[in-house]
Amino acid sequence: MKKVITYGTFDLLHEGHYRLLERAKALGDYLIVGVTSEAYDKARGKLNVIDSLATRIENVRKTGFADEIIVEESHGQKVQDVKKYKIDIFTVGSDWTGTFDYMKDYCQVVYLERTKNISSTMLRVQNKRIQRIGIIGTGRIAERFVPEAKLVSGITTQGCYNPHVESAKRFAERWEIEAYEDIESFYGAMDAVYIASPHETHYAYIKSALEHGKHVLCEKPMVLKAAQAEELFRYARAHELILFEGIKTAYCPGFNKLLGVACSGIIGSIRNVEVCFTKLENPDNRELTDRKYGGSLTELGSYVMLPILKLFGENYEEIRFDVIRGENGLDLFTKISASYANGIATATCGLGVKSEGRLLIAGTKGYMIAEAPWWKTSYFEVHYENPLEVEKYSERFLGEGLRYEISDFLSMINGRNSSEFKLTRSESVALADIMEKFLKAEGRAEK
Ligand code: C2G
Repeated sequence: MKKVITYGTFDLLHEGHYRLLERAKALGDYLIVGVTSEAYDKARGKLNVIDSLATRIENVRKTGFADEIIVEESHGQKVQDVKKYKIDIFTVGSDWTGTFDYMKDYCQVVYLERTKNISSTMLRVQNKRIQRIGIIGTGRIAERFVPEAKLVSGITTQGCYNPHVESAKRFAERWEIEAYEDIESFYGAMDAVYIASPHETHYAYIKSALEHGKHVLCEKPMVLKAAQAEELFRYARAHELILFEGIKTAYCPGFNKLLGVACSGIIGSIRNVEVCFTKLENPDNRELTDRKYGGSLTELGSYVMLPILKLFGENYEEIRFDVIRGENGLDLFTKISASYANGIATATCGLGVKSEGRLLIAGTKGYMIAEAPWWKTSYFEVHYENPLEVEKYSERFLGEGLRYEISDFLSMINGRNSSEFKLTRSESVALADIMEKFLKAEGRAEK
């Protein structure tokens, strides 16, 4: 008798899961399915699992393919199970290709092709919404999205679009999703879109996605003009759509903990915020060659201005930009100074000058410090007058951290607004306004 084993969360059981189980069963005579426990999903960083373990087991049972169902409780259990149940074949979807090659020492390993398109009919049968998301723009940023979205339950990356069809096809092949050549059929297959195209194309893509009734998660900087941000938010709200600016720091748990502590009064009244983020960029990349929209501020300004807007608000009295420019006129290093009625702030960003990336928040009773990479906050300290008195805080930050914003975006689509405060619409407008002021000061504003 040939024994097969497979594992999964099987949350909101859908067509992809069903087809996987069907083919897994066909590989042998007896199929064991390991369903992940809640604690294990938490440990491996899977977010937003909706169904309880009991429901997920019941849904797998109802498919009729499993001869036996077990619970997967920890990392490392797979090898033990293979030995314990005398398994011949371990199988899992091809989105995991390579990951489980280590199992080849114990049994045969088969990666079954992932189901690319989850049809809306199947979703209706389940009577639960799984959001189908499509990616616009298939460059470097988009590469990080697919593996992170896979760790958010209730959302499936369905396809991608890029006017450069070859780039879209390469991307789609790599991630086993569908490449769409025509934007209308792309929109037709999606509930939501993730925009990861060059900055200056965001506005037009957001507008057309909203006009097609799609929710939008857009990479920072969402747009480069305050009026455009206002117009798009107004349209989204009027049509009950979510428009969400993807600044990953705003949604990561550590950064939110840091803001909470900063505002708790333990460092007194906050008077100064100094923040820096530099990333030496390849001089041939778009960031340092696009003379109109490139440079350090459009690239990194959203990150460095975020803690300042969160802690001091949007009503600065004055804002100033000091810039070191490269030969082509683009800002290699930019310092933004903002003054407020009760505080001062400096935000530094750079693509061609390296500095120490840190976030420092100074108050009347003490200060807080988060070292690089503070924009993926996992650790920070609180200091006081007595240098020996230091409080240390840490928080988990998993992978690239995009899963947190994806999970919050999904919650908002599903009608839960409890994450809205993490980056408000008016903060997004204020960020667009800063980009606009800067481009104007640099003589790069659009006519
Ligand atoms: N799957 C698929 N097509 C999809 C979605 C999922 O073939 N469109 C497959 C996955 O590759 C996996 C199974 O369905 O083999 C279950 O998927 P999930 O519930 O998302 O579980 P996963 O996180 O992939 O867990 O220890 C757990 C395992 O590592 C897999």
